[in-house]
Amino acid sequence: MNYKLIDFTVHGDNRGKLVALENNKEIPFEVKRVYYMFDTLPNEARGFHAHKELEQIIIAMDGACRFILDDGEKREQVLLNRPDVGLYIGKNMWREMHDFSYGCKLVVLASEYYDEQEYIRNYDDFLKSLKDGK
Ligand code: T46
Repeated sequence: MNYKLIDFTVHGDNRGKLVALENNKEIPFEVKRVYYMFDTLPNEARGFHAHKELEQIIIAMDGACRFILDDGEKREQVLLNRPDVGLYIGKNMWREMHDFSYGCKLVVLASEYYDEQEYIRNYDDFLKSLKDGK
């Protein structure tokens, strides 16, 4: 499975906490794009796609959501609910996001600029792309 959870170093003192993320250090690629999600709803799922090349780190800055990750053979679930943990998702991974808590805020660091052509939004096409090796 081409994903992992990364524990970030927390710099904490009696003023609060701080996490620093740098390209090719805590983030295992060069960040080209940042986007975020807010005003999500518990009964509205998101995702349902894979990426051919994109790598991403997803951080729940506030609240929680449940990810389903699928490499075409296995399907696993990850609860993302800490601002000091990043979910790395590599290429060719189907992802779904479910059970957003009210007020959940996700920030995403991405290795590529936005390109809709790079999405695989149909699960059968995803399985076929894995089989065809593209
Ligand atoms: C992913 C998961 C975790 C843009 O115009 N630019 C962007 O950079 C992005 C990410 C989206 N959009 C537009 C495309 C759609 O019209 O924003 C709209 C919502 O995007 P989407 O339906 O793809 O959102 P999610 O939450 O299903 O998926 C997103 C990312 O697209 C995707 O790469 O891995 O979050």
